[in-house]
Amino acid sequence: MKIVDAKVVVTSPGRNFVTLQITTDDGVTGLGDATLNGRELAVVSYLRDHVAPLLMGRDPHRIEDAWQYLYRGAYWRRGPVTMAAIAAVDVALWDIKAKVAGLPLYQLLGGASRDRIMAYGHASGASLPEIFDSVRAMQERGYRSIRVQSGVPGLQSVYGVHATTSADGSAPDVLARPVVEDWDTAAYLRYIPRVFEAVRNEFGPDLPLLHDAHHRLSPIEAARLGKDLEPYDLFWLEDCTPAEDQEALRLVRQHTTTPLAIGEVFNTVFDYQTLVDERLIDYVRSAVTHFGGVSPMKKLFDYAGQRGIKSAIHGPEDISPVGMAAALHLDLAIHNFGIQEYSGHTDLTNEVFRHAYTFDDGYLHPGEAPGIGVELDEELAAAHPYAPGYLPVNRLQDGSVHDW
Ligand code: GCO
Ligand code: MG
Repeated sequence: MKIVDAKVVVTSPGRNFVTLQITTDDGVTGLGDATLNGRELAVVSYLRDHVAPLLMGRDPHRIEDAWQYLYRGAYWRRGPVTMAAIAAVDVALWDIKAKVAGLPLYQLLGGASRDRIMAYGHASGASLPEIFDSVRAMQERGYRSIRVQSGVPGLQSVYGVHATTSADGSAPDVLARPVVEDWDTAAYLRYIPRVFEAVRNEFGPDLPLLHDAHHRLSPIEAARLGKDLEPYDLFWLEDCTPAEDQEALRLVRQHTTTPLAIGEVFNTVFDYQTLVDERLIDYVRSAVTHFGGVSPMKKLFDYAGQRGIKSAIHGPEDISPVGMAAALHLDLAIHNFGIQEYSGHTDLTNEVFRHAYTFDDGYLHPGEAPGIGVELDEELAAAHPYAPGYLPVNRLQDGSVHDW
């Protein structure tokens, strides 16, 4: 079997998605997600100009060899653009292998370790009544675990609260220039524990609650927040400090028993070494799409599992249904599964990427279709061309740029 085509498809059914479609001489196709929110075309060029030509004529079954060839062979390693491109190849090749075997991918990863996959969704609001309504709306959609993001009095816009995404996932976050948001860490630290106190009182002790600090705190600020949130029994505090600094989590860990999750912007296992070896975190959060694919994610989970650390694959709307499907096959197969983020996609996106995976009663399942179980409607994809889109940037009250 040989690879005869590797095509990059960019489509924007509300937001941009980059998909690699590999075809073999037997006419089998495989899909991989290469979407890097706000920097999409850099990955398109990497794939089209530098990777696709190298794939022609290769045996699609040699997945590990293709991965090492693209990773080591480039000399320039790591980084989100490179690793998103390699991920797309890796997932497309797994898709092909599983289709040829006539099995859903999870069967090739060891088979199911569980019957269903616990998902969490996003609730948010500018005020407490809005947050309560949003949590209730998520519960009505079936979610049993909920991330809560809140506006902060005095701030115009805060990550996760209406500016860029809507609670039902329907608002496109496609913007020609980055929106500028504002930030005040002291105001946030004073206010957030009150939000979780109120949400706990309203919804009782059983509902798993999560919160994302989106890399905005210093270690001592994060330590204080973790401590202040302890009475409200969070499932986790996510991305509390800037992700480049693994050592920062040491200080946070010394001060709080609030579980910690990090990793959505990581792209190799090296970003986790201190965190895993010293058990500084409880959940690894990488996306299949940004971490080089299914092959390195499986290795990451096996490594993290040795320290009792669980999985929590990144799954916002900017991971396409292709990336989501790949995540779900891993979730079902690995032993140390923790939780899966699932924002869902718009109806139009789900038409462009028809998928076998399902979300029912708060639980996901990848389905039984051979491969990863996603089909791309190329005609519909072409009807929704690329539109420039950026994530927001963040400025402090004095005008200086802060982590977003
Ligand atoms: C999450 C993430 C996302 C990111 C987004 C950036 O926890 O889901 O923080 O919301 O901000 O993926 O493109
Ligand atoms: Mg996050």
